[in-house]
Parts: sequence; C-alpha cells; structure tokens
Amino acid sequence: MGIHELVTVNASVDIDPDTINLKSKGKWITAWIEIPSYDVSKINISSVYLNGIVQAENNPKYGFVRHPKIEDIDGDGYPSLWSSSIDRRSRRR
Ligand SMILES: [Ca+2]
Repeated sequence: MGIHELVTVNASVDIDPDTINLKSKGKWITAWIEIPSYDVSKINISSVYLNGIVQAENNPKYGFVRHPKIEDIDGDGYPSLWSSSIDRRSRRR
C-alpha cells in the first residue's frame, strides 16, 4: 500500500470561451491550467473538474486526451496544460 500526500497548490486557469452562451452550438469548453513550480504533465486529467461538477473529457479516443498540449501561452516561463476539454453537451446528461 502506498502513502499518498495531499497538498493544496495555487493554479491559474484560463477558460475559453470567456463567456458561455447557452444557445451557442459550441461543443467544447477548454482550460489552460498552470501551476508554477509543478510539472503540469503530471496532472491526472480524470481528476480535473469544472467548478467541481463537470468532469473534463478523459476518453482516450480524443487525441488531446492521449497527447495533451503543454505550452507557455502567456510567456511567463511556466508551461500550461491544455486541459482536457469539456464536452458542453455532457452538461445535459
Ligand atoms: Ca505560463
């Protein structure tokens, strides 16, 4: 049995789109997650939830789940994980 240590860290999250239009036909909500001094490639996508409710897409049929994008989008030296996107249609399930 392993020992797991839980820690709280501050993360910055950039959500796209910035405003959600419920009538929009847009399919995905995406999030860039940045945690300074932490390797975002180690984030377990199945543990990512939007507002603690909607689970991020973690079905490996999607390329972005198998090979998540990691990029320093704001140029501050810390890479962000292009988090698994969330299928907006799943909100109605
Ligand atoms: Ca950055």
